[in-house]
This record gives sequence, structure tokens and C-alpha cells, in this order.
Amino acid sequence: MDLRQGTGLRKLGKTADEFQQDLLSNLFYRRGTTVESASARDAYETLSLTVRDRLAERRARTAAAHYASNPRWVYYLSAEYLLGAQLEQNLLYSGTGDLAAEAVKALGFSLEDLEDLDVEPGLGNGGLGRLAACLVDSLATRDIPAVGYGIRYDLGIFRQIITENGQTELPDDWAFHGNPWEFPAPDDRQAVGFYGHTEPIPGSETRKIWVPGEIVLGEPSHMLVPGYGTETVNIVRLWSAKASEASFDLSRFSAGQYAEAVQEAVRAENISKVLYPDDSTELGRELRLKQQYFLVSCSLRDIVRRFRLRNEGWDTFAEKTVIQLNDTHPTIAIPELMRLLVDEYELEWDRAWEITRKTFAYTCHTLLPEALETWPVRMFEKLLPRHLEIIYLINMLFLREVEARFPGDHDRLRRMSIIGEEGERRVRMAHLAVVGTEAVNGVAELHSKLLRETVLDDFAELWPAKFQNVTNGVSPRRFIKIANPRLSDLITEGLGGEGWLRDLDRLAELEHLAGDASFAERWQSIKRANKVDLGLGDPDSLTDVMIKRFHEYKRQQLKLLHVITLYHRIRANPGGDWIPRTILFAGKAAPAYHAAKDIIRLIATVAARIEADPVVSPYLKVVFPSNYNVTLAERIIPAADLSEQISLAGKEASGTGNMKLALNGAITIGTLDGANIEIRARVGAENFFLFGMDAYQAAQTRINGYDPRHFYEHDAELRAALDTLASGIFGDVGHRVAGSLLGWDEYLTLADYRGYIEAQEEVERAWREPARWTRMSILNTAHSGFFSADRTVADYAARIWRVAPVPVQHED
Ligand code: OX2
Repeated sequence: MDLRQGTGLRKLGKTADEFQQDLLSNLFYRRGTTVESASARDAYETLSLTVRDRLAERRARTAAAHYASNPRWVYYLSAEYLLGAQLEQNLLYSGTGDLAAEAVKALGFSLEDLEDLDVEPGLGNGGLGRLAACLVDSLATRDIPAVGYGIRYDLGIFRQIITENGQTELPDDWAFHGNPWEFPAPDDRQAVGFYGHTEPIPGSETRKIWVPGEIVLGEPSHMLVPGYGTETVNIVRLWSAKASEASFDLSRFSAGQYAEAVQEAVRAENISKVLYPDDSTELGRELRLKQQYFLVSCSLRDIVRRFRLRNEGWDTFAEKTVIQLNDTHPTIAIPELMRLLVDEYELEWDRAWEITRKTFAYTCHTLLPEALETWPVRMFEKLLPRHLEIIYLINMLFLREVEARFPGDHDRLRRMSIIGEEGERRVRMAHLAVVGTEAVNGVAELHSKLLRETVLDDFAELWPAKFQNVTNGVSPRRFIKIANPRLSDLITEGLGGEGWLRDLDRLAELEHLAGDASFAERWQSIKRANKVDLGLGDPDSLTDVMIKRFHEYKRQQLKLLHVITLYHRIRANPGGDWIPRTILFAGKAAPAYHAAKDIIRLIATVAARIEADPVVSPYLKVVFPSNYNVTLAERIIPAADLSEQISLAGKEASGTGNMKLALNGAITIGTLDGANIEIRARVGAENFFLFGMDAYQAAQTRINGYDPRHFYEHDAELRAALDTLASGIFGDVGHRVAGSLLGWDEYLTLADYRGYIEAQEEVERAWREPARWTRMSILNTAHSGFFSADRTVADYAARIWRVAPVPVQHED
């Protein structure tokens, strides 16, 4: 029996009968119940296990193939993963959807009932976390040996309830009923130190001993990440904080001090208790820094352990390992690897530095200055004293390099230093990430260019070859095949097969069908049917969606000004030939981001007012479903006609919702920002509603002294909209939002207002010609194949990771 290949295992069934038997045996032996008494949850858990078993078998073959080839590995370090619901994905990726439907029917349930019980793990905030999930999907699909490392937060992104009072947050105990998709691996536990002090080692200048003041255990569990249309199953390994036995104070317990007895343990386990619900902003709390180091320390030790299973010494470490840092959150991995190599494995500093620099690569996801993480030196020193010493040494040697290239340029040294000296001294994580890596990339062409020209210009001048662009992408399986089965079937029929799901450029062949009247008619009726399914408005109305995190730079407030303008226009001319619109907003705001929460509340209030207005409501409906997450996105995206991507140019690094919507045939109204530019270039300017300043004009407008009141005074419709907001009918929130727009308007909303309204008029002209609209919609899908995450991963693999696929053998 060949244990390693997993071929000694009993074969898992391929027929309906065999699947059914496996399901029953899981019901009896693993769930401990019977057919007669099985609840929906029993059925769900059992089905999940049965599907998981099939992936586990592939996982065993994957591990065997990887073990045998000792390949170069990609390790993706990310503080966030928004994996989305697992059941439907895993049914698809294991090809067991039909078998499962039949088998659960025999238990008296429908697949849809059970899918409703499948809770998505909300271990991320927004685009950055969902990108991580799309990339691990594509890594497996491309047969690249990879592990994603993250944190298993007990509480994910908060559950949101929207009422007329705005957003309320509730804790998201996503694994309350357990999580059938994960495998705990307590044996691979790691111990992580915090606080304490360092001690010199006599005779060594660079090595030190770190004596931590607190030790916390990290316990991993993993979720399976199957590739689509291939045998590979990779994993995402998530760490949970566990108190060590010693942290329970038995003597206090015996003395009746129950709370004090567990105090230390509670503190330790708080590290992975909750995801910080902020997006694109820096937080700066010690617990967050603890989370970051916890992730990094556990993951690096695991990476080293895995390397040592197959290799000896350190000569080949950087050859066999590439670690991608998803934004700066895991950047402490750089000094941590130095610490492991120098202090624990006793390598010379220079050699350790060479290995470290070659091992890491860094993806930056923002340009917003407030999102560039920095940590107070004092906090760092207290929590990670040894790491701070290492950072100082890295910085000293780095600044020497800069000084050698630009002698006497002190201002440059100050600008580039890893330690910021303005005000309170702070560690600049983005600088550390650039200095300690081999490659740095932005996430869309414009973003990468602006990184080189602005935020990281000094670094780009020093190391031009280090800077690259890798435009983001999304999973076509989750966001077309699963989310939009009707459209997928039509595409498959039109292209004569499902090959497009692994090679999304093939969508381009749909171009020939754009002029085919019957194809176009089916295209249109699918969109309508998806709107009926969504059930949030008249399916014949123009469904206009803005779905994303709430942030002032994304400018939901500009969309709101459009809503009020429409409201005024309809009231002024109730008999007009108005196009019925359903405007859908969805998204969360960080709980402490008051300006964004004001905008949510204002939208909810305006929506109610419109609803109650008999003159306007036949034409205009504003809906705001609660709790936007991956699952809800999968329902909204297929139903969208118009995709709102209206951030101030130069602020949205990429966007990925824009890609998902275009792929599903929504037409974008947007600025020249992030990936919008690349979408427009591909789908064609005539199939995209463009408006607004570009990034350079926006920057120039600010420099020239921007005055929002100028636009207020010179545009009667804009004035009317702002006056309505400020009139008091929407209470204090109306005042505050209008006040901020008129007072400062950080994101130049008023300057882009007129252009936006005109672009919306162009939208309406196009909508009045259904054949033209449908053609535009088909062409958006046809020319968005570039935005597959499979292409993104291929780009990383070729230009940054330099890794090759390792195919996994089929079961024989
Ligand atoms: C987001 C960016 O805001 C968004 O533009 C991008 O598409 C996404 O990351 C994936 O690259 N936190 N979230 C982001 O950046 C940060 C920081």
C-alpha cells in the first residue's frame, strides 16, 4: 500500500449511490445521528464533510507531488482573507454538485436549504482581503505550490444592520456552529514572544538574546483551497491565539479570585479575538501590532519548519521560498526573519540580510497617506524590543547606501529613513517593506505609476528595477460561474464549452455574438431574471449599483447628490419622460469613521423620504440592503446594469468590484482612477461612461487652492441639492455632510459634480436604446477577460515570484 500517494485509501465514490453511501456514513459515524432524526444542520455538516473528503483526497496527492519535487514555494502573508461561502464553491471545484443535490434530496433537504446554512468567514474588510482570496484560488488553479497564512479571528467583520438611523454593528461570531471546512492542526503550534528585554552576547556585535515577557501560543488550522479544473488543492493556514497552561493562575483561583485567575489567559487569547474593522486607514493600536507580529512569527516558523523538512542549511532558502507581503500589515516579517537567522541560527548579518531581501516581495494597496502604517517607536520598543534594534541596524546600513549614492543630501536621508523623526518618532512600515524586499508592486497601472512618482519616488529613483505593476484580478469561478449561473450557461453555449473558466481571454469571442439579435435578447432577459431574483426593485428599471466600503474618497456623497438632483428634477416635472431607476447602495463603514457613517445615515433617510413621495417614487427607488459581504455581492453583481466607480482620481488604488461588475455585463460610470482606466481601455471608450478630473488635474486643483463654494455658487442644481441637505429636513446629519462638502470637500466632490450629472444623462440616452445598451453590456463582458485573477497570478509568477507550476497526478 502506497501510503504517501494516498492510493492505499478506499476510493471515494463517483456515482450517485456511492456519494450517498459516503454521506450516510458521515452522518452516522462523524455526526453521530440517523436519517430519521437528521436536522438541516446535520445534513449541512454531513454534506460539507462528504465534499471536504473529496478535496482532502486531492490534497493528499498534492502534498505528495509537492514533497517529491521540492519546489520553490509561494507564501502569501495576509492579515485578511474574505473567502466567501465555501459549500457551493467546493461542490463546483470537486464536481459533485449533481451528486450532492440528489443525495441530500434523499435525506429530505434541498441543496439551497443547506447552502443557506453555509456561513462565510468574514476574515477581512474589503478589497484587500477579497483579493487575497482570489489569488489563493488562482494559485491553486495554476498548480503553483503555495500556502496562504492569516489569522483566524473569532469575530470577523461586524454584521451590519441598516435602519433610518444609519449603521448598527453587531459581532460576527461566524464559527458559532462550528466550521466544517477547517482542519485544526494543534501539533504545529508555535510559541510567540512579546515584550521583555534583550541581552548582549559577549563577543558578538550583531547577535542578541531576546527574553520575552509574555509567551502566547499560536495554533493553526487550515482550510482547503482547491484549484478549478485541475487536481491541486492548496491550503490557507490560519492562526488562533491560545494561552499557555502556565497563564492560568491556579493559586488565585483557589483563593476565589476567579476573574484574576484567567486574566492573563484572556489577554493572550484576545490577540485573535477580533478583526479590526477599518479599511484603508491606519489604526495604531498596540493590539493590532500584536496581531501583526503574531501572524508573522507563527507563519515564519512554519515556513522554516517546512523548508527544513526537505532541505538542509540556508543556502537554498531564498531559492525555495518567496514570501509575498499583502500590504504592510505583515512587514515585521522582515526583522523577524533577520532575528531568526542571526540570533537563533547564528548566521552572519550580511548573509542573513542577503537571504531576507531575496525572500520577500511587497504589494502596496494604497496611496492614501493615512493608510501608510507607522508605529510609534516607543510602542515598538516595549512590545518588540529586539525587532526595533534590528530595524535600527537595517536603517543605519540602508542610509549608508543612500549617502554613498547621494553624498551630502541630508534631506533625502531624512525623507527615506525607516524612522520618521517629525514629532513623535515612528517606524515607517512602507519604507521597511521597500528596503527589505526584492520587488515592490502596486495593484493597477496608474497606482504603480503614482507610487513611483509620489509616495515612494525617492526609492524608485534609488532602485528603479524593484518597482513593478501587477494589476489586480478576480475569480471568474466565484464571480461569474457561481454568482451568475444563467449568464455562465449562455457564455458556455456561445463559446462552445467551459474553457473560458480557466482562460478568461476567450470571452473575447463573444464579440461576434454582440450583433446577434437572439443572443442579445437572451442576454437581456438573463439580466432581468437576475434582477427578479435579487428582489430589490422593479426589474425593468435601470439598476444602478454602488457597492463597496464607505469612504469619503470613494465618494458615495457624490452619488447622493445625484439622487437628490434626480429627486428635484422629477418633482419639478412630474409628467416628464423619466427613466425608472433603482439605486442600490451597499457597504460598511468603519465603526469609528463618523463622516462615513453620516453618509450612510443620510442615504437611508433620503431613501425613506423618496419612498414616501408619491410623485417621485414611481421613478426613483433607493435601496440599502444590510450587511454587504461576499455572499450578498454574488447576488447583486449579476443584477447590475450600471456600476458606480466614482472615486476621486488618484485615490482608489485599483478597485476589484469594478472588474466583477464589468465581467457581469454592467457598464461603468467612472473616473480615470485605479483599474477603471484599464477597464475602459479594454472595453472601449464608447462602452464606458467617463467623467471628472484625472489624477494630475485633481492634484493641481488642490495645489491651486480649491474652493468648493465656487461650484456651489455657479451651479444652481448643485446649490439646490446642497441646500436641501442643509435645510434641516434631514436633521443634523444633513447639516454635517453639507457642511463638510462646502467647507473643505477633501475629495473634490463638488468640482466633479457637473461632469458626473452629464455622464448620467448620457447613461439615460444609452438606456433609451435597449439594443445599444445590450451591445455595450456584452462588449463589457467580452473584453474584461484580462481581469481574471488567473492572469494576475500568472503575472506575479513570471515577474515577481519566478515560480513554475507543479502538476498533480490524477487519481488512477
Ligand atoms: C484596497 C484598495 O483600497 C483597493 O483599491 C484595491 O482594489 C484593494 O485593496 C485590492 O488591491 N486596504 N484596502 C485596500 O488597500 C488597503 C490598504
